[in-house]
Amino acid sequence: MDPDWLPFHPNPSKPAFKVPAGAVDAHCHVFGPAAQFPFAPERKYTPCDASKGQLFALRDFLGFSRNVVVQATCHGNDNRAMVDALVNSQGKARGVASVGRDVTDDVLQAMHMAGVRGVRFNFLKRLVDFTPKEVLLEIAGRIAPLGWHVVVYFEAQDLPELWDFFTAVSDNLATTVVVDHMGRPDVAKPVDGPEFGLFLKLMREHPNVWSKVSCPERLSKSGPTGEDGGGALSGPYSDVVPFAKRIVEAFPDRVLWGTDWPHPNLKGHMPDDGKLVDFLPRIAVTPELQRKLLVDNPMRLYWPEEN
Ligand code: 0GY
Repeated sequence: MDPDWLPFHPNPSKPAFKVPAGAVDAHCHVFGPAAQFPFAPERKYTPCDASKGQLFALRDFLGFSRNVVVQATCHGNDNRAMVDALVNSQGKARGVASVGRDVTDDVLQAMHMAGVRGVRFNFLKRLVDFTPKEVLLEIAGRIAPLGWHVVVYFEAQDLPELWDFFTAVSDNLATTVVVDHMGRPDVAKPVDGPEFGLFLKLMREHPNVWSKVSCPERLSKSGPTGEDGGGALSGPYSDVVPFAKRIVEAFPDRVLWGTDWPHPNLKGHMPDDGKLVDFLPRIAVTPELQRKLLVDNPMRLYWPEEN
């Protein structure tokens, strides 16, 4: 398969927004290099190589201190590229893995030693084949004693069907459930409408549920130029602002943010990572909210021993 997505931005701009000291990019990926870490045969897209060295250079350029490297579906359950990034990060990266029910306790333990702190369950039909919920619950039960959490990726229209599963993990197993990209709301719908309301209810009623307020470039319909009529709501990805800001302000201690570099499987436009950082003060409008989002929360979840 040829690469079927855009290459990442070759020379992102220097952000005008200075992230607080110790900031964590809590959602990013490494891919390949394919010659060393081949992509999964069952993948639904083929990314470009995006190495740990390039990721760490971007981290430094944008002013971040640490990364959380999240396993993406194009590497399937083969976590070697992600683990290789962690063990070569001088302790500045932790990870989220994908595993099957056949994973052994020894492998889980080895990944823990490397810095893995969570597993990811992906529910997007365009990205993965179906896995029964019993299997996912079994995996969640096995990682809970390690103190790991579960990262979930789904689209807003699928939340009703997934609700019982998420609450079983967050309430019965008492495991933190981190939702990628706000559960992918349809930002053309009202922020006060029933669809996003259900996601807010999930967070309100289940204190173990967290949200990444990342990926405006995936969710936005108004796009990176912000040509939406000007005024207070103009600017890049302005239609995503009310959604992310609402979550940050309602649940300031349970939000995370990441660049999503190198933006796999993104069609249309490739974001300038510096501009994504400049989006941050629009959704976290005070220094206190910014510190919680970028430092306190990710440190509590991924480096709890330093708290
Ligand atoms: C993301 C988003 C996407 C891809 C994956 O695991 C993946 O392949 O998460 C997507 O296509 O929306 O967060 O990287």
